[in-house]
Amino acid sequence: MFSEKEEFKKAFSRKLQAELGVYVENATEFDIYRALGSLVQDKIGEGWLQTQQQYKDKKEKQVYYFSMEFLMGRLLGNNLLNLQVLEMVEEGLSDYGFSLSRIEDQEHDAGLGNGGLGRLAACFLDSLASLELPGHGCGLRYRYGMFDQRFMNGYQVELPDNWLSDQFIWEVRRPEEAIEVKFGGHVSTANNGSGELAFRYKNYNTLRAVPYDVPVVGYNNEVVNTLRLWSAEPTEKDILTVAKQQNDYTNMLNHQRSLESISDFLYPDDSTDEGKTLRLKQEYFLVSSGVQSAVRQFEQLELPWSSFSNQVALHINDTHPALVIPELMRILLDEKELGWEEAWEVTQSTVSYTNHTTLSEALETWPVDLVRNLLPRIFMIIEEMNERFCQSLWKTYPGDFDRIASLAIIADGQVKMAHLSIVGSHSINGVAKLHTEILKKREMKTFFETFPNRFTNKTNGITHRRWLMHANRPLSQLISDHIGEQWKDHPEQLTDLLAKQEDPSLLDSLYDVKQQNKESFANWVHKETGIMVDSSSIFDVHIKRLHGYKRQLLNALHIMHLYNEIKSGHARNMVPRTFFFGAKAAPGYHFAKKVIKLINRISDVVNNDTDVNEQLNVVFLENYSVSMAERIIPAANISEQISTASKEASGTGNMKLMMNGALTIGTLDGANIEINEVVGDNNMYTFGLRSNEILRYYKEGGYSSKEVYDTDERIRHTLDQLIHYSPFSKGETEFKDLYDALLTYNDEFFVLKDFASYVEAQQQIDDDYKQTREWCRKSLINIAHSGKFSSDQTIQSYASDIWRLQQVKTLR
Ligand code: 26Y
Repeated sequence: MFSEKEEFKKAFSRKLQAELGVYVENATEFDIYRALGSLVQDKIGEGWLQTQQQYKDKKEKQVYYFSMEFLMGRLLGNNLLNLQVLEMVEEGLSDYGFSLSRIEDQEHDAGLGNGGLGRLAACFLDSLASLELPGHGCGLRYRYGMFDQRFMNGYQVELPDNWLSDQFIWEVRRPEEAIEVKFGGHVSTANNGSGELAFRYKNYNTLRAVPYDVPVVGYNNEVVNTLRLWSAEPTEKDILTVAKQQNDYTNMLNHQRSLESISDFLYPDDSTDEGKTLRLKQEYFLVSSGVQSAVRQFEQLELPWSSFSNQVALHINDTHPALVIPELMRILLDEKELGWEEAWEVTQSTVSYTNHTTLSEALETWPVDLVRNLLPRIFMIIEEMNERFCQSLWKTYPGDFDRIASLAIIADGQVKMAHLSIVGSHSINGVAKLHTEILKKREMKTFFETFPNRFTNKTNGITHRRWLMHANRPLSQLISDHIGEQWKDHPEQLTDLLAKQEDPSLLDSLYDVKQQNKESFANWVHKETGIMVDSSSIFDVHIKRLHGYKRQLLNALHIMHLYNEIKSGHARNMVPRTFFFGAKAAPGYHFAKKVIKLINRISDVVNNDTDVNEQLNVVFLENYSVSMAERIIPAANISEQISTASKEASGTGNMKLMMNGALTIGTLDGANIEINEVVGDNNMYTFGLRSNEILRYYKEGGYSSKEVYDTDERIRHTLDQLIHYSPFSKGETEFKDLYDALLTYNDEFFVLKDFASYVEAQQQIDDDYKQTREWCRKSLINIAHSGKFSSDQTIQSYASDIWRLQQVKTLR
């Protein structure tokens, strides 16, 4: 294909001419992007075919990672990096007068996810391919991804994200692999002649699931796995049936639209389960297409069903694809005619489940009537599972009605998806040590007592290829200059940097690299927002979904407090600080939207007040996304990880920021605890209540936010500014809801309770930042320990403990 620059340039200009009909001299940046993408896709193609052939020939066990979300971001840069041609292509394009990074900016993010859970899935795919493991993603090809966020007058407004309008160059439509998915109708039972019941499914609607395959390129290894995204289309048969019933063209088009609408858009909620019918349809559509397709591949091997779980692992990313369990049962029972016990054994030994949250409002349940009407056969199977499970519990705990009721899959007219997932799988894992402990000791305690061996911890990770090697090339270069290149394949070797923590030239260069990143980020911010930020100020970064428990409000109140201090002449000799926010709020989440409005107001006040704006600036970046994160993170000095302890299952932004040399200010929550374990108290700023304290308050009460308000003058003043006349309220009642959440409703997330210790930790940061050399050492120590949080480590552990996958070694 191309392996050196001149060859690349020739192939590239040929591509431009043949596919787009333009000469390099006349090409736009978008032309360049498309031609380059197409050339790269050609290069990927060969490895892709070979990899799949090899998996088949060698009968490798394969894992299918089922997820309603894959937050992939852009693929061009990452593919070039993993193919090891990034620099060559960059030089080649530069010869033609183009900058690769500008060409990369032509790509629309594939934003098929809300946040952490979706991005984790994307990092996992990168690690699977890079570790030469046979693993594929199975998701939905939403026509509209995560909404496009705009601020109008400081309020969030959501616009559709029409990401496919410019064509998604990486996908390959595979109509020949389409699958039929059935909904509605009813099931009748009949004796099959040999004394057994047979189930006949009638009057259903059929949908056509068409896969679009996206290659997932491994790092420097020829492996190309697949992310398979399913799209809903009507079937010809279905259209004909409708035509026979009523020959009305408009009705027909409406019917067609309603079928296609199943894969229309991503639900923009990441913590509130609304139980919408369309969402359940989406879930079943994903599950049925994916499981049928996995079964079809297995059947090509011509092996007995008893070896299914030796060949296939089905992993569910939270409960959203939990219907994998009854769907596989359905196929085995009704189509392959296995008996219940045999089918159950196969299913259970094949499926594994990751839990990502203990927030009760995020736990999925579906009304029984809805499931029964939409998926009658699936519902029967869930009922039977529940029946058998409850009977087995009865044997172990005779008479213990309470226990059995609390574990049942169906209870109070609802199907409990977490219960279904636990009962139907052989492995359940949390995503950080604390989270797994909370699952075992509290949220899923009775299940843990019933199935103690099924529960394990798998602390999340992030791919250092995207988040360090690609996002922060200056830092990568610096690291390699000092410890060689091996960390790229073995990120745990970043600890070699520890031996150099006293090397002044390394520390100085680290400072320079951060400064350089801050400057280029500042330029970008200026271009995008018109705001000029001072790159010698501390860049303090809070980027994640907007949620009460993530406590953007705590950060905001602290900024208001700093403003007050400066205005009243009480400010210490503080290092200038720029606070950056990036966050989307779920469209119906009123509180979160008010916090956005408040931060935008603070930004407006602070940035335009000449008394303070040399020391303080606030920038709320619009439309936070993966590609934006790749710009911010390398420039960050401070990483805000300030969730109410016990609430953040893991967090992964914390790992990305640490890897890029930011120091964490954080609560002892999620993976912050594990970061703290490796870097130590000297290299991280912890504050606030511990999870056991918070959990005790929730259980026993005893917290009064009003008391804190009454005793802390700083808090009283700041909160009063929300409702009384102040620069922030401008005399409006806008922020009354926030005030009420904190005082009238007793501050569910302990913002006021943690305020004082947060302020103290922030002051410590201010002091420490002045000791430049020492600060750089802390930063270096964070980078050095970040290899522990590479998703390669995480995936290695899933592969050996949960999926039992073998590495394929023979491709190179
Ligand atoms: C049911 C529906 C409303 C729903 C949709 C998406 C519920 C939850 C979600 C997404 C949850 C999520 O992103 N959780 C995050 O997962 C990350 C990866 O494990 C964790 O790092 C993070 O702490 C957790 O909040």
